Amino acid sequence: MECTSLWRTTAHQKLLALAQHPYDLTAPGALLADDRLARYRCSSAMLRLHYATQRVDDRVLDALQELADELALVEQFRKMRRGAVMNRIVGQESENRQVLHTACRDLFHAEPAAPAATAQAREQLARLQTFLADLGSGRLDNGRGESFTTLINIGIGGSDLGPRSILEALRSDMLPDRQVHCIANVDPDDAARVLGGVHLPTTLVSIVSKSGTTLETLTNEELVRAALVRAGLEPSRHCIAVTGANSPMDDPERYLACFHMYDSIGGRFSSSSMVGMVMLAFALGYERAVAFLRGAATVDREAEGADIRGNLPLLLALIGIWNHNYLGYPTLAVLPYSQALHRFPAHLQQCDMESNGKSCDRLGHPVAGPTGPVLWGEPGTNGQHAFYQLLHQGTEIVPVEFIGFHHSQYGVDLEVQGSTSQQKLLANLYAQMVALATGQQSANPNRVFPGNRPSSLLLGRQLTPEVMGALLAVYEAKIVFQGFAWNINSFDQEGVQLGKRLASRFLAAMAGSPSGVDSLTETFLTKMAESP
Ligand code: G6Q
Repeated sequence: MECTSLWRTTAHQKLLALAQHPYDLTAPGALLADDRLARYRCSSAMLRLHYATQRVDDRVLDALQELADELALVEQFRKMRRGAVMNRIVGQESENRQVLHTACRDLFHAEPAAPAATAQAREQLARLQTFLADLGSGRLDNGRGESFTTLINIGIGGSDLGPRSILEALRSDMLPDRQVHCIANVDPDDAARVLGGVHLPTTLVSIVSKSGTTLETLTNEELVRAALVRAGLEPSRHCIAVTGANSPMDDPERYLACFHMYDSIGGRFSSSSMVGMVMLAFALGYERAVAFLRGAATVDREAEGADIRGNLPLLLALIGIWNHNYLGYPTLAVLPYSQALHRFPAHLQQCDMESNGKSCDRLGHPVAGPTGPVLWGEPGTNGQHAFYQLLHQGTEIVPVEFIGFHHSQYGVDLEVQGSTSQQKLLANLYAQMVALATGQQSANPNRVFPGNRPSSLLLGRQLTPEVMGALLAVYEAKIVFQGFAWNINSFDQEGVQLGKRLASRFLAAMAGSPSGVDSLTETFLTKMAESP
């Protein structure tokens, strides 16, 4: 299939013209016109996207549909799910791999899209299920007759952010006798803080690294192993590995168990592989972790729909492109009105910016316009008391993707001053959408709110494991669709690799490497070592 970028389509010209006069959300009755609030929403099995507060109308949606069709976005997504080699730059040295994170959860259908990859995922899940059953039954204990109740996850980047944000989101579903902690940063205080709060004899340590070579992770592993030894414990009885098959960490002698992930699963897309599943299944129990996979699998199938008005992740991707490439807004805020999702923007920050922060297209040519936006976010209502001032009245227009749920997770609530906390949360969320869209006129220039600040809302009933899986898959598919539209390779990360290489150079110099240090490294080190 000949892939092209949005800048070379005929729909692009239409969208440029339409962007001269986008829908005016500040006009009287604009949000109620044409049954807009009912018409501009897109439902999937577990989430609904409300986008009446975006600066779109039917003409824009039709042009976005044309864009999706011209670029064969859905066809490319289907091919990705079926094992096409998508992680590559034509004619250049590149990772040259399939992209099959979706295969990890394609377990609920008689005919998976990529049968071999799903069979591998099933095999790993079966091993995990047995491992957890052995932990639960006491067949696998700490050698002193005590069960493991705590897990420390050591990993960084893709081996930390996604799983950690999901774990945080689902803490309300954790098994009552389980605790999970994470160590990511090579800052020794990260490990010290975690180690200070756990009972090591009943602690499992899961070291997660696809490559098995990441310096931060290997260093933290040694720190924790040393702590185990100091406590009189045998590390190989406590440490498990989640790593690429045949990586340097894939060593059954050194670990109580080794679980595998595969080349076709990128780090930032690995939450539904063993990278996320070991931690989540330990914390939530196997069945709830599988429910998380089911939610993601449902969205993966829905994302193959050709009609953008019925394909939630595709529509979210295209609205994002409308805001970024046509209305010219450089950043995107993801603001969950759910405290449980407090780490989700951090995960999306990686997943989106590492995937689509690219300047070279899949043919090795410079891109012709903006690719991935700067993504950031924090939970509401906290953010309202902080940076929302800029969202409402700043000179920079920031499109917002709100996320919310009708019901809280714990159901523990109280009516105070005539409303529950959950009602207050949703009232604030809806108010923000309306305020950003319609703005406010005032004779006092300091009280003028220009409005026309676009937002949309992903709304669910309640944040359960299944819904969390769906939410993750929505964003993963959105990122993939946008990468296809810009015709970039969303699946490599040369920017991360460069940093890793240069850090090794500095470390070698700090360790007094005899092999000679280049002058930039040497001078840099000398200058930085001078006291303030
Ligand atoms: C993710 C990136 C990067 C990676 C980390 C950890 O897509 O490649 O964030 O996940 O550098 O790598 P390892 O899992 O190999 O330790």
